[in-house]
Amino acid sequence: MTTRKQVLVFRDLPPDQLARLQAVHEVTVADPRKPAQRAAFDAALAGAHGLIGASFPITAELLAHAPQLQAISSISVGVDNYDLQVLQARGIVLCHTPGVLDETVADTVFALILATCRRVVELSQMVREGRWSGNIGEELFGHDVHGKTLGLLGFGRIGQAVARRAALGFGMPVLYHARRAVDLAVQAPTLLGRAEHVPFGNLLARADIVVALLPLSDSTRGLVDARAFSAMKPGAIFVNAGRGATVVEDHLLAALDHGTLRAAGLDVFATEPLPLASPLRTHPRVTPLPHIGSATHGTRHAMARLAVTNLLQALAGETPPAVYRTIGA
Ligand code: 8YV
Repeated sequence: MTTRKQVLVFRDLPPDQLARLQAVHEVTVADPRKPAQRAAFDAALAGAHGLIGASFPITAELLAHAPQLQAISSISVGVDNYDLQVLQARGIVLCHTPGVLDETVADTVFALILATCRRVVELSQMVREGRWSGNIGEELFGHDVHGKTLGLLGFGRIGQAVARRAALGFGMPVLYHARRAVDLAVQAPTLLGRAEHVPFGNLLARADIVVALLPLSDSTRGLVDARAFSAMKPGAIFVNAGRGATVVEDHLLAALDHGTLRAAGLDVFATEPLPLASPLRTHPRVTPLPHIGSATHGTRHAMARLAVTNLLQALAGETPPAVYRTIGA
């Protein structure tokens, strides 16, 4: 029988997944974002062997108060909330949830593409507010999605799921920029001959719709800046469902107001929740979403399930199904 260890859950888990942890370990649930639970979080952190949660920065300072920590299981695919250097130096296992959210995030990307191009939110608002008084005029017409050229910044599993929808469902030529070209014949045979690996500038110059799906790292922070926006086609649509800080938000606003960017659909922001004072919140040509890329019942449950499996296996000294990094272990 394995020894019961101390597990700190720092974001709500579905009851069945919480029960899986409780069957094996001593579990404390404390959300550090809720002021009433912060003290309990800090107290549990001091003895925690395992952490599981998401959407809260696990910084070097915080890790210094977790001397027993052996594993962190993130209920996310992105790992930008974790101090990777400290984890590496201390041999703390980091797990994440790739693979189970790709199709759902790709659906969200398409929701944003369609909403921005066809002005769905704005026109629906017009109906709700009783401003639909006749045939809408040309000034409210949208732009087609089908047949337009899609440019993907980032071409991992989620990017490929977006590309499949675009190429197979909407007849869109797909360009992508990634550090390395993907071997489509092996990894995405349905996209063979339908997706082209191109340099960053080439993609920006040719795409009608640019979608950023970039993880946040030193090399991607602020990558989509004024230069990138000015390299985009006049009338381009920009969608971001990766990480907010890969885009310079002031430059995005300038591109909307003084450049030629037509509209933006944003699921992610440099600061989340989006501050009330952010002009992106109310800009007439921005469709903002509250980071719902993976937020469906089925997918969030699958993420929680994988994250719990990851943590149980890591704490048992086994190799979890989705380790991000185990250096030092
Ligand atoms: C989640 C995400 O919204 O997986 C990620 O990296 O950004 C989203 O799927 C988030 O991490 C909360 O679980």
